[in-house]
Amino acid sequence: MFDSIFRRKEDEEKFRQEGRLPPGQAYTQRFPVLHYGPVPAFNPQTWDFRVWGEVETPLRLSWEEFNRLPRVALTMDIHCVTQWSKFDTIWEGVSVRMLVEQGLIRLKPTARFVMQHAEYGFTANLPLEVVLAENFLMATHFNGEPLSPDHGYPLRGVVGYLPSRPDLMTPYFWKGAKWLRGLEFMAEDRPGFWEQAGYHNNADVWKEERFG
Ligand SMILES: Nc1nc2c(c(=O)[nH]1)N[C@H]1C(S)=C(S)[C@@H](COP(=O)(O)O)O[C@H]1N2
Ligand SMILES: [Mo]
Repeated sequence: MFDSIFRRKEDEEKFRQEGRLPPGQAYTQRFPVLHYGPVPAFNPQTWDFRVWGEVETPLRLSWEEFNRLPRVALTMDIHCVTQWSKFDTIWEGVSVRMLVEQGLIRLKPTARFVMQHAEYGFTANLPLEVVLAENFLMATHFNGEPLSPDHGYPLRGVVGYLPSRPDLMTPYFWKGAKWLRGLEFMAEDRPGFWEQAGYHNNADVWKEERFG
């Protein structure tokens, strides 16, 4: 046990020296579960994924259709506002940027912000450029396995730090909605669930934008 505590400190120091540990964060090997309310059940027959708002054509996909979308894998560091960080987490799923590039989502020029809508009315807002960046994914898999129910099965938003792209804005992990059911493209920004509860709207991990 003392060995593993010592090992954790060593690894933490390594990530700090690589410039990958944001201020006020600590390294964890666990994967804590954090959310408000119960874990929803998943029914592939009734589940749908919708895109609406500032788009040319609203979209509605069944679970089967969603699984035929082009997929990508991404290795990121994730930083929770409750001060834990995990490094080199592997996510697989669908990139919003790719859907836009392939013409599956056609944005109106007025689209500037995105609201993730999840089960039970949970929401998380981000600027359009963050959702279209390489470090945002609608993930179905974590470390090679389908998401566990606690972590958002069957689909969640994830956003993190890509060591190869230090230029990209990196928000805290709450900006990814578990049990994601849709994206609303918006002309004006609106606070999501935690943002209304006092979390910072911008949430940049490097600037420690934790609370508003
Ligand atoms: N649907 C939903 N998604 C959510 C939340 C929530 O309350 N509901 N909480 C957010 C917060 S505050 C955090 S820190 C992360 C935690 O993700 P994890 O449980 O996979 O670690 O989920 C985010 N996504
Ligand atoms: Mo959180």
